[in-house]
Amino acid sequence: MKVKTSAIVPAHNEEPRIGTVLDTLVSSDLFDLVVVVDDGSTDDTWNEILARPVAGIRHPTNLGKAAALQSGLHRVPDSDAVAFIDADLLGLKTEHLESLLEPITENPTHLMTVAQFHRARAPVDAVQKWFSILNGQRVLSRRFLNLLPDITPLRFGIEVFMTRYARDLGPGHIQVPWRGVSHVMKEEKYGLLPGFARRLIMYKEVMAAYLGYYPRWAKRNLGRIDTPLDVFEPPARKAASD
Ligand SMILES: Nc1nc2c(ncn2[C@@H]2O[C@H](COP(=O)(O)OP(=O)(O)OP(=O)(O)O)[C@@H](O)[C@H]2O)c(=O)[nH]1
Ligand SMILES: [Mg+2]
Repeated sequence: MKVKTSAIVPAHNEEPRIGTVLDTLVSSDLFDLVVVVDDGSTDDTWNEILARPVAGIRHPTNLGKAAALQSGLHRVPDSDAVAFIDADLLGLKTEHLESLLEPITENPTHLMTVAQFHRARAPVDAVQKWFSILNGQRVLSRRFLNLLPDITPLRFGIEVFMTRYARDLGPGHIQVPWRGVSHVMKEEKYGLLPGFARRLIMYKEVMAAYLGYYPRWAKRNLGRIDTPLDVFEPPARKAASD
């Protein structure tokens, strides 16, 4: 049985960084489709996307990271495993992607894997040690995707939403260490003060999702989810020879 996999890359003004990430995703040969969502970039990100064998989606204006992931999800309704990969990663290799995908492709009853960066660059490692819940590199199983609501409004709160939800469903997520991978921090992309200002906005969105949006949503919806997680069967797929 062939497992169908895809990767979704949200990108906002990542022209100098996105090329190497996309090249790694494509050359890994691990994904049936790589979908890149340009979320209202004002630089040349879109041309970097067009230059590669990936599917591109372009938002005319900036709608936020979660809205971009949601647009990507609409493009891959029949994938069994979907990876979310940021466009600004440093040191990404095929083996990192393999290690994140494998627990889900081997056992589709798992909900999600989440990468944890370590041993790459000191400031990123330090943040990761305490806030690995924020890491955007994840693989979601179809089982989890089918239980996920529309994530559009969550902006940078999408990661804490998914992590808390997986935990409240019971199984939680599987943490996968990614040695040697880091990313370019906002202060490096935009300059110290503008970058820090963007960081504060991001943390505000994270806190809003963690303390406000998720608890409200969970109170209304968790009780209604009747999928018996312990007896879940992956959907039957046609054999390749059919
Ligand atoms: N679609 C979309 N993607 C965004 C937006 N802002 C950032 N991204 C993308 O989402 C990914 C993560 O965003 P970053 O700004 O790198 O955030 P981060 O890595 O969590 O945070 P830092 O530690 O501050 O760098 C990158 O691929 C960005 O291009 C946005 O407004 N819309
Ligand atoms: Mg980043």
